[in-house]
Amino acid sequence: MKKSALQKARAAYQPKLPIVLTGAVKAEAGHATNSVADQEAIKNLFPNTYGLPELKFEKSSTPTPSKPVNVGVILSGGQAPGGHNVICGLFDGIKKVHRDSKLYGFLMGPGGFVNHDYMELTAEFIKDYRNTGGFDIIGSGRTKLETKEQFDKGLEILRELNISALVIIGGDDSNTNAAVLAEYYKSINAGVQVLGCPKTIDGDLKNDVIETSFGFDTATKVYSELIGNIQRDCNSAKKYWHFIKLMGRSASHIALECALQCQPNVCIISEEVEEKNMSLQDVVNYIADIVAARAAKGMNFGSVLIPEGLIEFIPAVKRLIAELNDLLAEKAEEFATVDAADQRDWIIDNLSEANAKVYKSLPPRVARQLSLDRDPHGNVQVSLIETEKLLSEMVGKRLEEMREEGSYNGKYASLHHFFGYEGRCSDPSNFDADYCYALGFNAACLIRAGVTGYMSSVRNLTKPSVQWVAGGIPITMMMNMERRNGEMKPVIQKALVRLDGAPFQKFAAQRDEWAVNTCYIYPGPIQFFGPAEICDQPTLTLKYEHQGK
Ligand code: FBP
Repeated sequence: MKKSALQKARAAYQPKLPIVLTGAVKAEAGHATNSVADQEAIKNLFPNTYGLPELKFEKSSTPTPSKPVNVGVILSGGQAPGGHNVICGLFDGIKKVHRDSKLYGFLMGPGGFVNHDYMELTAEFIKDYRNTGGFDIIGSGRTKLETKEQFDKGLEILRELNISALVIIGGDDSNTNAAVLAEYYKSINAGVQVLGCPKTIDGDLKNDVIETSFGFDTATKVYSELIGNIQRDCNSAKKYWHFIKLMGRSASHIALECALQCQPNVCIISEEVEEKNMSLQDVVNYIADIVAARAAKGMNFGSVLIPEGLIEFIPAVKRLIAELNDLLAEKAEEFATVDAADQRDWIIDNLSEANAKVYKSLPPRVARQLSLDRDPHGNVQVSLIETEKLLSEMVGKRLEEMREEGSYNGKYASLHHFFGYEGRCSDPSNFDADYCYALGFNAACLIRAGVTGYMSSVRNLTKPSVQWVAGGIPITMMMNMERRNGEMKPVIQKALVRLDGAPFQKFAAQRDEWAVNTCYIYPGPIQFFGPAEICDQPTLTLKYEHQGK
């Protein structure tokens, strides 16, 4: 593989492990756990893996004898910087257990597991992937693991390769699948451990025990660099309003983190829109008022950050999506026979009156997107909805009305951007390089500890990486019951932005100032080499969350 000079230098970087993982470890078990909600239902669905204790690794003075272990690994869902280092950490961890241990990668996500597409990952092969971005080492995919047939098919290849542990690196949905698979294999005494690793740039797989998902740090730093560059351009030419949509699916963590890093004129937080019961027009009016206030001071330029899931959080649209999800699940066969040209009318005829009215009121391209195929986990594909264009057009219309009313007398020209794919495969920041390597290495320790149904957990993340705390969290502990594709399902509870949380509070305290004055920060590119205060800092979200504790 050809490498740039930076990549060559970066390949030599040795991720820093938590000190506790550098020698022999023993697992200390805490109290039995409960799921975050719906305890009875989750307990019934996971009779073999419910209630397990949290585990914390401590140094051990007596190394236990070890034998080789064969492990399978799957990358699942959207790419996130650092995935390669999870695999490298896992590889080094199982080799430390025994040099004859083997690691097999299933290709292109969970589909490779079911279809028996795999490769052995050797030291020679993985060396080119250390500290690099992307998931191209084995590829990723969004096949949902949910049926007994898939689990049994997967078990065939595990048996063939003598694999006794499977590590699924994924987001909330993929880790939910890991828990279901762990439970199934335990129930049939398959002798296979299943473990998860918290991945997603969206930052929505976190809770009291998982401090952050990997990839969020790097992705938000990449987007913040780009937003900073745009703001500097904008402050130089002083002639455009930039509408910037940011990935993050439902949650607004990415938009909020980028706002804290860059101090834009506007940042919409979907969770607040829902809390305040705002309509789309309310959001438009809020932005238009800021555009007008800046115009009154002679500043016909600015930056607006928009989380990609915004549309789902407008309460009226949320109710519409919930009914659409059930309708399209219940009448899937009938809907499949409807001509594309007639689908809009079919949907309107089949919705309740209130939701049909909302559906009709949406611009046709947005309404259409809400009725298109969900991803395999039942999510609306929000990354395909052009909210940034929709909002800038609506703001333009509102400003014309305001001009007629005499409350606006500026110039309005808008440009649009969508940052998502630009950051998902970037080389991991030092934080993500260390965190991911530790998550993978720690997963090897969990394998050694013989547990199943656990997520690899590395905590104390605002401290230098050597002081991080390592262990395992039972996945069932993070679960609740939610309605998916028309049915109640056990799923890991998604972490949305908390309006009473320190990151949002910091933002809310400053945004009015950022709106009318120009307070931009230009964070610049990720730095890999140099002083720790420049290269090793975690996100502001993580820092503020920890300060608030
Ligand atoms: P994961 O939840 O699988 O980590 O994916 C995150 C994400 O990047 C979202 O931010 C985005 O909405 C989605 O993936 C895009 O999906 P795709 O990669 O299939 O286009």
